[in-house]
Amino acid sequence: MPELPEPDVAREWLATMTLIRRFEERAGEMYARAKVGGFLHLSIGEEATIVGSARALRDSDYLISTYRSHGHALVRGTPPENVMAELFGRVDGCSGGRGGSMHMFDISRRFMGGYGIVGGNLPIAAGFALSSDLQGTEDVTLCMFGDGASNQGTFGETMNLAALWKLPVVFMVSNNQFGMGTALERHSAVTDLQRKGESFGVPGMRCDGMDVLDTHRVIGAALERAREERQPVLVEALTYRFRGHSMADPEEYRTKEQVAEWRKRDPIALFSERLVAERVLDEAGVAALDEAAVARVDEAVAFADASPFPAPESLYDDVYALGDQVRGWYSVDERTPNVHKGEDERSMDHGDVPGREQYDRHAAGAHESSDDGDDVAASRPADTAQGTGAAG
Ligand SMILES: Cc1ncc(C[n+]2csc(CCOP(=O)(O)OP(=O)(O)O)c2C)c(N)n1
Ligand SMILES: [Mg+2]
Repeated sequence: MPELPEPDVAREWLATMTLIRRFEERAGEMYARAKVGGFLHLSIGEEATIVGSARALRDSDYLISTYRSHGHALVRGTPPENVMAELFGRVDGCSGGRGGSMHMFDISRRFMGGYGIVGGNLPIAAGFALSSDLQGTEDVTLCMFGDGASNQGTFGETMNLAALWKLPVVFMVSNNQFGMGTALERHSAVTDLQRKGESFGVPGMRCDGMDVLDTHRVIGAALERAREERQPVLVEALTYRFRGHSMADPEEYRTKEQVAEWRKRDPIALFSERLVAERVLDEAGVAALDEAAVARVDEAVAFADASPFPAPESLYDDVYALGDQVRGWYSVDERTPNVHKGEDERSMDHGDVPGREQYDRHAAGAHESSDDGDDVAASRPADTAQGTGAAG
């Protein structure tokens, strides 16, 4: 059995897991009351995978996760007020109210986001690690994804390059045993997920994802290997989600008995019991910690409710990338070279943007022959063609 950390540290881990649990329970209620739009995926049951792993990171390391990422923002220190405001779509949300549940983001704490595309975060994680490598820092990236994501093409592509380029990245597959309503053994030929990176040169490890101590121990070892030896590692954390895939899940693919069985291994209850048994806390201490979490979530809800929605006229803010990094201004918008409704007020000065004149010529020619976006793309100067807006 892994040893406990210092008492203060152990209490903080329990407090953070409890905060995540209480936060998500309330988020579910707020969703049912239509305070939250879009999708809502909860990590209830998976808190040890979040806290055990993130607490093995240095502050300067990067964390990237999926659409199930409220807890990942909280564990990195994003205030619950700003996470709840994001769920509510308000200006004080950590993504300005524009991302919602699936797109938490907090660059100041190196939480590089939630991503809605299954497997989409893997190559991005490798990119962060490549950047750390090129800059010669000691930073490591921890990339979390689900068992279902391990079937995506991005998984193999990313493992290959991460191993080939010796990138400082740890991949953590939170195996909650389902990809939506499909059980692991029905969606993956290899169910021993820690081995799935081996043929690409990424060794595997496994931890008990219901045990915050074991998760911390194994992820800590993997991070050290990535940092010191520049060896990417894949860690499988065996866990279980107590709730449905999202709020709209009738859960016809598993039995109530199976859920009840896993609930006996509730990571928060088990860790509380251990702390009480080893006299780090008494029962009253555990209850006080829980009350504090509930009170903090109350404050987060009040804060989110009082925060305004983004102003309609800000709709186009942060949509286009403008500036020195963008070589051709047409990478901004390919419909026509003119500004569009909503952008008219912007004092965009395109005069100095390289390639503008060339673009005007090509765009005019393309519009004479056809309105088809593909023709515009084909007529773009090859050396500067990098448009992103009109992919068919
Ligand atoms: C590329 C892509 N395909 C399909 C979906 C729909 N989808 C959303 S979540 C999900 C299941 C992913 O399961 P897993 O990776 O195990 O993560 P979990 O939801 O269990 O945390 C699917 C198929 C998607 N978002 N993106
Ligand atoms: Mg899963």
